[in-house]
Amino acid sequence: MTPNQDPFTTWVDLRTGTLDPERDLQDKHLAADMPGYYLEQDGAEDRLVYRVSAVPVPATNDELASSTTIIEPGTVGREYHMTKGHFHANWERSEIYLGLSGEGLLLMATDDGQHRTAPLREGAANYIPGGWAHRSVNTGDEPLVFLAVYIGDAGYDYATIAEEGFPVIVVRGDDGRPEVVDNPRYRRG
Ligand code: PAN
Ligand code: ZN
Repeated sequence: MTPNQDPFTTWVDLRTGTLDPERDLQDKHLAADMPGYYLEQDGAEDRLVYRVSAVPVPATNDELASSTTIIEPGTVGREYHMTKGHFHANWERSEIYLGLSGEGLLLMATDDGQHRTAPLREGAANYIPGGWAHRSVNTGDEPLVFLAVYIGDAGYDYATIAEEGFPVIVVRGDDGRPEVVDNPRYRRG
């Protein structure tokens, strides 16, 4: 049997999430990439919210794809910077998020409204089973950096979360600490 790929190494800067070599960088800006994702987005200044640096592999279920995500610190209204969040297009595909630096939360939700919150910081290896939408939130003052490893043909379904939102949101409380509260705009599918 002849394998169809050669092994390769990627160097990961564990603090910044920078990859060497960088192969596929995607920047997500508030205005262009996340319209309507935050409750109090009107009038918020445009900015870079997060960056994804991917290690591309063929999109098959033989492969393991990976990426780092770097979420800048900040809030939009009272909500902390977060990723768009998605189900996998092949919704039963699972994933692992390994926290590398910074401080945040991983939100997970099913399409019937169950939800879970997990820590996302250095050393937290979170298993995201198939069928759970996932979004990460930077609740700290530094960039939140994590490594994701997922099945090559997982794909992305962004539309469901864009339309329905997550059951909960993460806001800066009056004491300056993060609070997970019900999302008043959540619409169950
Ligand atoms: C991650 C995410 C990454 C950015 O690699 O794609 O953190 O989040 P959004 O895709 O929701 O914008 C992953 O979960 N891949 O499957
Ligand atoms: Zn995913």
